[in-house]
Order: sequence, then structure tokens, then C-alpha cells
Amino acid sequence: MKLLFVHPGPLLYTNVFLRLEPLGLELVAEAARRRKHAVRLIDLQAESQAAYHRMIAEWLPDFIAFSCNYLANVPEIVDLAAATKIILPRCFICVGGHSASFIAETILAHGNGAIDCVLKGEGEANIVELLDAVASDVNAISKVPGAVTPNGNGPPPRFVEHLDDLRPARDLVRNRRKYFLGALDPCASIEFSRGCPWDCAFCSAWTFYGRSYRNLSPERIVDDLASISEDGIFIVDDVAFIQERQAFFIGEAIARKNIRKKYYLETRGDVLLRNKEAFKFWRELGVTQIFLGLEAIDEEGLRKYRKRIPLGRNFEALEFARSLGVYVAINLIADPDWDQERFRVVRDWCMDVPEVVNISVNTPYPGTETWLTEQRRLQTQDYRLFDIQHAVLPTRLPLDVFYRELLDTQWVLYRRHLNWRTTPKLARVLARNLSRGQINLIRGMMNYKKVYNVEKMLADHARPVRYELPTRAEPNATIARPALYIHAPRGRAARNIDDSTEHFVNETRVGT
Ligand code: B12
Ligand code: SF4
Repeated sequence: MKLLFVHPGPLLYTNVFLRLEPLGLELVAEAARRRKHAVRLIDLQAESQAAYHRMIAEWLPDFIAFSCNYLANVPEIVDLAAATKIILPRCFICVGGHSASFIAETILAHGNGAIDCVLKGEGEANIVELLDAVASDVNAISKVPGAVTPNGNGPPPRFVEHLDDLRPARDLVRNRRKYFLGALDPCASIEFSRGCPWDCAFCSAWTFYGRSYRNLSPERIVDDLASISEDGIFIVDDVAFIQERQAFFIGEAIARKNIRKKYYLETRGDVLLRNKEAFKFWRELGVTQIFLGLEAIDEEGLRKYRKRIPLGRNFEALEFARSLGVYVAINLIADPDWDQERFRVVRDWCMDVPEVVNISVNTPYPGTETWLTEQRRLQTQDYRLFDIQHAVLPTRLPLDVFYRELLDTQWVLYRRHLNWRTTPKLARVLARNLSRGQINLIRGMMNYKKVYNVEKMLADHARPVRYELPTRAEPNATIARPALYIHAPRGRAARNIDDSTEHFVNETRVGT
């Protein structure tokens, strides 16, 4: 069959700070290609919808698979599926990915016949069986693990047996130079591990993977890394280097091969402090940027987001990250409940620390525990606003004042850190990128005021809404924790970490 894999268009961030290769979709596409199908991939973060329409009209695919990791992309995917079904009524249309897995039935309903199947969970493990069914036995489609179809649902999705077995189909992406992550321009993505053993209330990374944690082998990682031509590498792991030993194994294998790259990674403050030697080693190997999810700068905030890291430890982690001499970015979560005084305190704090501070807005997502308690408070059910830059919960301040405070804070920070006139290091990086023909970050910076703009944010809220995220109306609706999981939890055995790390996780997690 002719298969087309599609990543939807950019969200707000992508227009300024980063655009990353669709790694998950590349893996699913590779699993399908191994079965000798003709496979193409189009990434609408980097190409236009017109290019998509041209491609389907010329190539006439038999099967189209959309990747829906982000809730905000749901309307775009539903509209594309509907438009495609009119042109290619016999084409089988499937949607998969992180967010689609949590709202599979709803996506089918929005599609109104245009979407034939939502395939939940890890795509590599289940796509092949789906393709076999589509090609030869339509009655088998609804029995494929993870499949949700108008004719019924298959058994729970299966896990990939060995993460080492597949390499992402990086060659299918048409313009790799479009991918960048801040100063790392161009930048490729790589996975060292999958899943997360913690269970933060606002996050669905752990519910998707059933609180499992698996590693890729150092050999597989080095093999993949050696094939990547980009200098910049984004390590997509939710929490990088949870286990010091594993961090050393991978690092030593990379050093032996003499691979030189610049890495960006995301981790937790307590992991950074626990595995200091590993992070020092990785600094030598080329880590240039670390993203720390502090989430809050006060104890009350940390409790609210159920991150059991004492504030003092977080600040200690920050000190340590600074001592590494890497570029540190911090994430804080702005609560819609914030008033002007709270914004002022945060602004002052941000101006006192040398790090780049990223401020996102507290947003409940399906698949999280927060969703269970907060969904009834939503002031909008417009998918497009669920990008953690818009406020979907009621704000204490009038909405326009909230956005003005938020955007003023972001602007102050942006000007301080991303001003090439006052930051000579940045000017050098931009000049170097420019000399190699890489202008993604420069272009993003020029977009800043158009993207982060109060009038535009308010206009986003005023758009007519065609697809609404359904919520449960009962005021005290409770769902048992296991109902949140996409991949069924298999306990300790599914976490490939040593006992001391398991113990450390248990001490720092909050769940039951
Ligand atoms: C890397 C990452 C990013 C990258 C994006 C990479 C990219 N281009 O896809 C960056 C840093 C840009 C990013 C940004 C954001 N992210 Co993000 N991100 C992640 C993260 C940590 C890992 C994703 C990843 O690459 N995993 C590795 C690959 C191999 O897995 P995968 O992509 O999930 O693909 C697998 C399955 O999903 C499935 N699959 C995927 N596509 C398809 C398609 C088909 C047809 C099928 C069958 C299966 C399938 O199979 C794949 C292989 O197993 C996830 C958390 C997580 N663990 O999933 C959050 C996550 C997806 N992000 C999240 C959010 C909120 C965001 C942001 C809105 C805010 C933010 N700052 O984090 C922005 C907006 C994104 C944008 N487009 O502008 C939320 C999603 C919430 C939601 N329900 O919408 C997540 C779940 C994190 C969380 N804390 O809850 N993100
Ligand atoms: S540590 Fe918490 S926020 Fe981070 S990925 Fe794990 S569960 Fe999500």
C-alpha cells in the first residue's frame, strides 16, 4: 500500500523558539516501511497545507496516518481528515499519538465518518497489525490492539518489545534544516529512554506509559547518533539521566566513537543533584543547554503541582547547573489565579536569576489527574487554546489584564536574554548560524511580537469553535486512577531502573 504519515502544523512556540523533528512519527513510519509498504512523511510544522493537498492529489495514498501528540492540533487534524475523505473516499484514515490516545472516541465522533480508526499507545507496536488488517481483512481492524473504530475497539495497545529494534526513518523528512531548538540550529531529536517513573498530577507522560520506564541500549543510541548529520541534538526524554550508571554507559560509548555534538536535555532538580558526576561528564561530552522544570518558586506552588522537591533543593540544583557552565532554562507554571502582585514577585525573581525563565500557563489535560478535578472549571473547551500559553481556566484578573501581565513578564525576560545587541554571546551564535545559512532562530525572533501579542491572544479566544473538548458534567465526577492509563501499568517490573533509583523515585513522588 501507499502510506502517508502526517505531522500537523505548528503551535505557538514553534513559530519563535523551536521546531523539532517528528521523532515518534518517524518511528511509526519505519515500522510500516519494514513491511515493504511505500511510505512518505510530511511535516506541516515545516510545510504548508497546500503541499499536503498537492501530495495526496498526485500520489493518491491508500492509507494516511496523522500524529496527534498535542491536543491543540485536534481541529486541524479533523478538518484535514474530512477534506481528504472527500477527495480520496477509499483512503483509510488513522490518527495516533499521545493526546489522541486519551480522547480516541471523541476524535472519531468529531471526524463524523472521516476518521476510520484511532490507534492508541505506542504506534510502532500496533501499526503493522492495523496495516495487515486494512490490506486483507477489514473485519479484523476493530480487533487490532489499541484500535478504536466505529465498529468496536480492540484489546489494550501493546508495548514495543525491544526499543532497540527500530531506528527512526529520519530520511523521510523532507527538509531537515528547518528543525531547530533555540541556538541549536539545525537540531535533530533522539530518544535515550521512554516513560517516566514519577507521577506528577499535571502530567500525562506517566499515564500514557503506565508508569513504566525503559532504556535504549548505548549501542543503539550511538549507532543512531552516528548517522545524524546535525550538530545540535535534543534528547527528548521526559527526565534525562534518571540513572547515573546508564548516563555513563551511554556517554562512554559516545566518547569511544568520538562523536561530538551539542546536546539539549530536560531533567528534574533532584535528579541533577543526585547524579552530579554524570552531568559533569555530559557537560564535557557537549551538553550546552539544560531545561529544569521547577514549576514554582514557592512551597505552596510546588505542593499544588505535586512535585515533592523541597524548594531549597531546587535552588541548590540551579546553583549546580550554573556551576556546570551550561545555558540553563527554567520552567515556571503561571496559575490563572495569579494577581498583579504575584506576577510582580515572579518578575522580580526572574530578573534576579541569570537563567532564562519560561512561563507556561497551568492547563489541565485529559490523561492527567488534574483533568479529573479541574475539567468542570474550564472556561473554554476550544482545543486550540490548550497549548499552555492560553488560559483555559478562569482567571482571577480580567482575561486581558492576565495576558498583559503574562506577556509583559515574558517580554521582560525575552528582551533580557534574547537581545543580540546586549548579549554578545547570542550575537556570535546568530552570526555563526547565519554564515551556515541557518536562519530559523533569527526568523523566530523577528516573529516574537506577532506571536506573543495580547490582542492576538484575546482574538484566539473569540474565534468560532467548531470542535469542543467534552467534559464530564457531574460536579464530583471521579475516575479511578487505572482508568487514566493508556498502557496498563505493570508495576516495578516495567521500570528498568535499579532498586536505589526506584527508592529515590518513591521518596520524591507523591502518588499512591
Ligand atoms: C519532545 C516533546 C516536545 C517537543 C516536540 C517534539 C515534536 N516535534 O514532536 C517540544 C519541546 C517542541 C514540545 C513542546 C511542547 N509540548 Co511536548 N512533549 C514532548 C515529550 C517530552 C516527548 C515526545 C517525544 O518525542 N517522545 C518520543 C517519541 C518517540 O514518542 P511520541 O512522539 O509520543 O510518539 C509515540 C506515540 O505517541 C505514538 N505516535 C505518535 N504519532 C503517532 C501517529 C500514529 C499514526 C500512531 C499510530 C502513533 C503515533 O507512537 C510513537 C512511537 O511510540 C512529551 C511527553 C511524552 N513523554 O510523550 C511532551 C508532551 C507531548 N508535550 C506536551 C506539551 C503540553 C507541550 C507544549 C504545548 C508545551 C511544553 N512546553 O511542553 C509544547 C507545544 C508543542 C508545539 N508543537 O509547539 C504534553 C502534551 C499535552 C497535550 N495533551 O497536548 C506532553 C505529553 C508532556 C506533558 N507534560 O504532559 N514537546
Ligand atoms: S517528572 Fe513529573 S512532570 Fe516530569 S515527565 Fe515525569 S511525571 Fe511528568
